[in-house]
Amino acid sequence: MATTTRERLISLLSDTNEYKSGQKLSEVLGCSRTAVWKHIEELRKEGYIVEAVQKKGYRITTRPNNLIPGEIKHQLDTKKLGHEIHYEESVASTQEIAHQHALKGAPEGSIVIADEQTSGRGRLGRAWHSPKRSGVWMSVILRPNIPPQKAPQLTLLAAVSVVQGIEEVTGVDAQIKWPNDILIDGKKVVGILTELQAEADRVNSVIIGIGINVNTPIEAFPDDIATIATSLKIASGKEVERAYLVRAILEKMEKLYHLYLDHGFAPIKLLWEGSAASLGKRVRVRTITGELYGNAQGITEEGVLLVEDDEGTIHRVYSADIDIPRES
Ligand code: BTX
Repeated sequence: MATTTRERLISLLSDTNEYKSGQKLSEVLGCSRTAVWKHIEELRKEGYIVEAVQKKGYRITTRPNNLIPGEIKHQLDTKKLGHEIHYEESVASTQEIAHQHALKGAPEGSIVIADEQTSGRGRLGRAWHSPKRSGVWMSVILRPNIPPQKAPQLTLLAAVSVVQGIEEVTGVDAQIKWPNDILIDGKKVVGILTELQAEADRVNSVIIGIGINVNTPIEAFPDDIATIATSLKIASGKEVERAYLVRAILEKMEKLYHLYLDHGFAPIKLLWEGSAASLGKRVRVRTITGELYGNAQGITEEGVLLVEDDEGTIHRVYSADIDIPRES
């Protein structure tokens, strides 16, 4: 994994059992002691508390809750995902930037992540509220060798990895509402948007956009969202370290992605069903052509939702919004 001097410094100073002297740091990093000192000052400006003890050296005692690449890469255990990170403080949409990087040949596993999105997007031109420093707004670039019609399976794969990451980091049990929402106690905590760069018969890249309300307080949601949304902090009662959450999701996603490439969608389908909120329930299905009520029976091997209406007809739903009425 290509790392910058700053990232290596964060890693060296993160060992809380040992202080590192300026001399030692300059030797290991291959730069002057003045350069080391300047980097430490920069870290302090970013919110790291770097303790300095005479005759012993430096160590980080408190980390800021930020998403800079060094924080995400620190202890990241993946072979590809997250090795190339494009971090921005504020962007219109990480999807847009990821599309540009993908076109320019960014390697598989590259991510674009931002502290704020000013025009975060959901499906069908809807907006995704992405306020500053309280969430994870990221896009992951994958390059699977699959036909375009299989790409929706990757949305389901991403949803499973996010549920697993949330569970690891917060202990909170989240559910997936077909196809792309993750809910806690019936409220939306994550949205996933999968976009493609593809030719008729093959995918060039899949760009998986993941938006997670992490430390968002309820009063930070606009009125129209406040009643339907929640955040991990609201659900768990604790501030969540965003870089740790990103790491956990990337690690889970990479494992599931290899499982998918080696064994197809079947094992992912099983995991997805284990976390699905809508299966076996009465649902309202809204598509661009109309709506129907019925029983959500399951998903097919392709990831298509099967809904049985009141006359017993089974409908294959490729793209829709699903509501689970409260009484069901
Ligand atoms: P969606 O179309 O399923 O959901 C959008 C709807 O969700 C909105 O119309 C609104 O009702 C509601 N909503 C908007 N913001 C929030 C929020 N923060 N929390 C809960 N509900 C909300 C979901 O689309 C896909 C969202 C993907 C977002 C990621 S962030 C990184 C990447 N970049 C980007 O521009 N989009 C993706």
